[in-house]
Amino acid sequence: MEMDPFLQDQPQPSNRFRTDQTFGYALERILPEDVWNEVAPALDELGQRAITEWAPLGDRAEANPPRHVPYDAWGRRVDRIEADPAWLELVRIGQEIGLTAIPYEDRFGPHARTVHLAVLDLFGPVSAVADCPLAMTDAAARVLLNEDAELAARYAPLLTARTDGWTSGQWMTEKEGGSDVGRTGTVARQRDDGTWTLHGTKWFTSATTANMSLALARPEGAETGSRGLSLFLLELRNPDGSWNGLTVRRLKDKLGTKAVPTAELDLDGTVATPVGGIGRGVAKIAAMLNITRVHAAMGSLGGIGGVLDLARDYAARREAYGRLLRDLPAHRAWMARIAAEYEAANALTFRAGELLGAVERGGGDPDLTRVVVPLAKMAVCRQGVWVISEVLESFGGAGYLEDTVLPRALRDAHVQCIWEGTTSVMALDVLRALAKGAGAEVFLADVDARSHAFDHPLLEEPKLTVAAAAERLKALLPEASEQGARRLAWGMARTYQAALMIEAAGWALAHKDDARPATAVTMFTAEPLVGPDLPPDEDLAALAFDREA
Ligand code: MFK
Repeated sequence: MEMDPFLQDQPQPSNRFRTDQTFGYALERILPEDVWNEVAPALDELGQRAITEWAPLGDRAEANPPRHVPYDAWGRRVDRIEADPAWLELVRIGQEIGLTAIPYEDRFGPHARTVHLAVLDLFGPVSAVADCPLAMTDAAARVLLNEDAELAARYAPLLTARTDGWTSGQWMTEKEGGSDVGRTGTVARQRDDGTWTLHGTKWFTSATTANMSLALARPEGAETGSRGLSLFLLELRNPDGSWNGLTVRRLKDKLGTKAVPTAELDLDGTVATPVGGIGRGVAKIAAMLNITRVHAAMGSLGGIGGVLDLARDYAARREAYGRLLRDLPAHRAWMARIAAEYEAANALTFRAGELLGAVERGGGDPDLTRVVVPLAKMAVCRQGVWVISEVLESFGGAGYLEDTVLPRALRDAHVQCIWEGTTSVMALDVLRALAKGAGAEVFLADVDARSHAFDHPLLEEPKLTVAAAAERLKALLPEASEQGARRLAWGMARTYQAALMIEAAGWALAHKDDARPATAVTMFTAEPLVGPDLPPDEDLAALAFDREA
């Protein structure tokens, strides 16, 4: 048989802790020296495990999606969820390496979230989205610690354990109310003995393999809308292993997150305990959302990091027009633009984590954190889809092939824009955050502080651009409206990203004599940071929705 004269080398993943300068610089810049020195060797080891141990497990889990077995062979209703053992093993590994523990351990103080996000950055992209149950578990622990000392004493040690830990779900979404949680139809009934049961349908319940869940429900007789909702904790199974008043309707057939069992569940007599008593359900679960939203941003950032790693290797192997891809000027310019967007996503995600970590330890700036978390979720998750889509294209047809794992990255990036609040929900949440406390002032002050953290001639032009964008935002903020929410939030996100990139670039110039991050911010700020004024609302409606010519 004649040998194929041309066989293309497969791009190889690397230990991103060693090769991804954007990732390493962010950590070295944010973490105090002693923490950095302590975690760097451990992250190096995890970076290696990611490509040698976890990625093959993720591939196996992805190839064998979970199954719902409604009945056993003898006709008994069992509602078994059969997830691939490799996926369950990834959840266990995630617990073992601290993805539900680090934020609650004292070792790194206010920097625990940053260390946690670094581990997540390495784990997420290869984990077949096993980070989903870990995100909810992490966040459930925080809600219990905030709201209910008794439940926290019982469950938080299980949720934050590194071995034999529990996982938690987060059940909000219903048919009647997706984003509009106030339309929740699930009812909570108090029994004669004072205990509660839940009755209704939860329409998207991620990771139905969880041990427990936090769920919103409306106590009978409570007012309509979101104000009438309470938060409940339930265990999915009774002590004898049977379901706690739950029936699995079916598993969802999704675009991505193929290894994650996402179910429609009927609740009928599900025994549950109010978290922190009855009332303020949405306000209580908000702490959960703020944590899972940072997880979502990191899921997107890790996704970009993973495919960019492959694209960089591919560009050094693949020849076209007599040169390696990396030596083709058009390809270089395009990949540099993509890398600049990755720098922006990295800066905002790690800033959100840094702020959240300080607030979780009782310090920091809660008003700034309240604004930055939805900005990070909104912007980085969307950037994830754009950037991963662009990176796929850089492989040509190979990027469209399932067995390169690249399409999976794009599919899994898409969900990040949807779950934990869509792009529009985040933009509206930014308006809500600005209306409370000193959100607007502290945000603009931080844009100013970050963009003036370092002086260097390469940063002068970007600084002027950021200052001009901040002036425009200042004018827009007082008249912030629902119609302009997305534009305002995007303007804020990109201006803040540019300010954070200036700081990161100044640090790299000062500490590493490296101008690459300065090139990134120069490219990023060459495009408008704040969008143009919008036409009147009726013109927008006509353009968006009128179907007749
Ligand atoms: C890798 C990542 C993995 C992630 C795993 C995900 C798997 C799970 C999948 C899901 O469960 S997806 C479900 C996600 N659903 C959402 O994200 C809901 C989206 N909708 C919203 O976020 C709405 O903004 C919201 C439901 C919160 C609006 O509700 P309301 O009741 O109309 O809002 P309102 O009245 O402004 O706020 C009620 C209270 O909550 C207020 O507190 P007070 O009563 O004390 O004044 C608000 O201040 C507070 N609040 C709302 N959002 C907050 C918040 N507090 C802090 N942070 C927030 N983000």
